[in-house]
Amino acid sequence: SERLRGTVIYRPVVYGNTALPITPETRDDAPAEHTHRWTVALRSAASPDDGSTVGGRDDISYFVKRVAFKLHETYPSPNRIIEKPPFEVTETGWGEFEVQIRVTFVSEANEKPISFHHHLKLHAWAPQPANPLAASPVPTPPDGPVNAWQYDEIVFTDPTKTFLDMLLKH
Ligand code: SLL
Repeated sequence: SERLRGTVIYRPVVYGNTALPITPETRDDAPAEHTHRWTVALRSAASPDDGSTVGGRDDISYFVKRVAFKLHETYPSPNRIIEKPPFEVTETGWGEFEVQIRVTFVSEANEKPISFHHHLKLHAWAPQPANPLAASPVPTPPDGPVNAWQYDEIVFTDPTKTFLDMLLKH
């Protein structure tokens, strides 16, 4: 449909990862050299009580058609394509790397895909002494859970009328 010149609308999202060290109890099928289980995801950042109650926090599927998570080439079939919510990939591994998150919009949007980049984080931040010269050796903290998320806003400029209606009706 026609584009609405001068109209700008955005949708808030978060993308990032959680990670947990693998323990003997949680290893399951993970290879011996894998140290962490992690989930990388793209989610809505809209709070559930702002009117977008349909489908809950993960439901960005009213404007997102698919999300492709491109993992490090050490993974089998590294381009993981997710076609419905939750838009996320859970894996195990040993190393941190850059994940490309490519977002394709519903066809009514007539928008090009956009990409986010997230540095997959496995290791919790360890506090460092203010003055390294004065420090006694820093005790290694237990490798705890990681939460590494970025907030962003997907901005649609001059949206099609059909797409604007879809966004506003949700
Ligand atoms: C590094 N630049 O060298 C990074 C690459 C890749 C991590 C990390 C794969 C596990 C598997 C995995 O954890 N890759 O082979 O299934 O630290």
